[in-house]
Amino acid sequence: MIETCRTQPFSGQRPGTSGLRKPVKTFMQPHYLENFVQSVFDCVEDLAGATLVLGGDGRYHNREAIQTILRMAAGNRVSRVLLGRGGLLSTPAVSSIIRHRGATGGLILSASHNPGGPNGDFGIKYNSGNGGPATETLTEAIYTRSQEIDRYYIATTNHVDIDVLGDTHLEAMKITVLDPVADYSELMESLFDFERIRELFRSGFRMRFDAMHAVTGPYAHAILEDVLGAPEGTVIHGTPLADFGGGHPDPNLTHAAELVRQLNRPEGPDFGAASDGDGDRNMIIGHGCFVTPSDSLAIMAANATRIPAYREGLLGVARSMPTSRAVDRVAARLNIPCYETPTGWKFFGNLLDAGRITLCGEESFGTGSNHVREKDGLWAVLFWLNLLAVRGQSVAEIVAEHWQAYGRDVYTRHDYEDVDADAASRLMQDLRENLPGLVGQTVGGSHVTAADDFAYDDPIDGSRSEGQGLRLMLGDEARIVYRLSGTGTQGATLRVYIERLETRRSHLQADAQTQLADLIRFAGEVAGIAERTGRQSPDVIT
Ligand code: VG1
Ligand code: CO
Repeated sequence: MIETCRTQPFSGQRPGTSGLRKPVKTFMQPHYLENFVQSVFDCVEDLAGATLVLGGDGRYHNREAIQTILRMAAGNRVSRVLLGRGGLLSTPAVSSIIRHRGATGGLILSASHNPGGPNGDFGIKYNSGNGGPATETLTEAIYTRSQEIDRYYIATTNHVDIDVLGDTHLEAMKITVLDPVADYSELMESLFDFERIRELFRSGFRMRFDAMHAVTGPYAHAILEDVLGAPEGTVIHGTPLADFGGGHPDPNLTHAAELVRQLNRPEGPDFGAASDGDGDRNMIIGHGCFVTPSDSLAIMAANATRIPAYREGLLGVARSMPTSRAVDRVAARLNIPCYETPTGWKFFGNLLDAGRITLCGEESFGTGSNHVREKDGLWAVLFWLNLLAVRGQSVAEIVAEHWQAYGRDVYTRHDYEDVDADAASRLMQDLRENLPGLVGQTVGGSHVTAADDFAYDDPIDGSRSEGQGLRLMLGDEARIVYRLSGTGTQGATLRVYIERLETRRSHLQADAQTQLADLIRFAGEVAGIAERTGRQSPDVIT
């Protein structure tokens, strides 16, 4: 039976950089999840009779939320749901299933890199028929709907078994429980030279992949160990847990500390990688060498034709605005376009769909290509494995050669987390007003040549996105960017991104914090970070 439930709007259901993210306790309030899901359903065209993909990263409340959404999908006359077994699907796997099975869209339950568990965060995002995150136009429509909603539709049926592969029914709706890994693994095999990677592992090459007790565990065990023959033990923290084992499923030097320690030991593995809660981020490290995500994107672009899927070359590349300009230098040399978009994967979708770009990435440990419409953690790891196998060099050698050829965009991001929200917005507002006065000021021999509030005009659909970050440009060689996070759930998070091009050979390997010290100081002073936030140093440096 299908029931119409009366409800009232909750304030604050506006999706951020990547979906709606809130403390799990917020999501567990009666009607909270239902309101948002119904708002999505009310905004999706042709929902009745549609096929939807559904899965999540396995965090606390995932299984309960799946049951609710299944009953609501039936209540809204969806004809079929493709569900990951156990309610698990990585974000890139959802994207690939939507595309390959011609679904109308999909719902992903994840707060990505945010901690989970009863005191952690939960999240939900809608992806459209191209497999990519809903555009800003759609997320705004969903938000508007959530502020006027007064009813939702839900089937009264009991529990559905989500752990057994195959078909079941809920009212008139068919539910197909899929192996979460199978389609994705096949897609990866079609892009990379798996035989070459198998040979690499046979030759004694040693790798560690840290799945951080999040969704990539089953994918990594299957692809790296079972299919590619990496020895058992290559994947660590490979079992998804509702609280990620108490950790923070964010693949960076701070949160993947154990992996970093292993790689830095003299007898440590040759290659290390990690992924986040929902499997779309990646960290790449060599033996004693960390590859910044911005450099990783540039190196991938420069080496793309060595990988089977990109043998014909790249149509173009794109990076989010705060991502370093390393990839721009590669694009210039390849003579292909390079687009600069606001933070968040949703801005790459139109460029990918229109065939303007093949590769894209963000400084926040995200890289991807036109194979799906999300960033893709394991894809990036396989790209690097394929590259290491073909070049027969270490990660450190590949990075060093890249810097020699293009220069190094020395880069750092400083995050000030859980800052008082009013103080953070005043900081941004005052800095915005002061931008014109900063032009002409000097730091370490360079002048501020321009300062602006970044806005993006989408070249495909003509939409405009304003207020996407404050930029201080110091010519072509240095830059400082400030923005407030759109994924946090407590207070505000201020992100400051700092970079400078280094071309002197003797300085290429120097420590980034030291190299950028003068810019870091200047960035703090002009924004008054210490006085306004009360913080003497950032919480996380990447
Ligand atoms: C952060 C990153 C951004 C990324 C987003 C979603 O957003 O900076 O580059 O696209 O997270 O990633 P923000 O607004 O907090 O800076 V994921 O892996 O958390 O879905
Ligand atoms: Co993520």
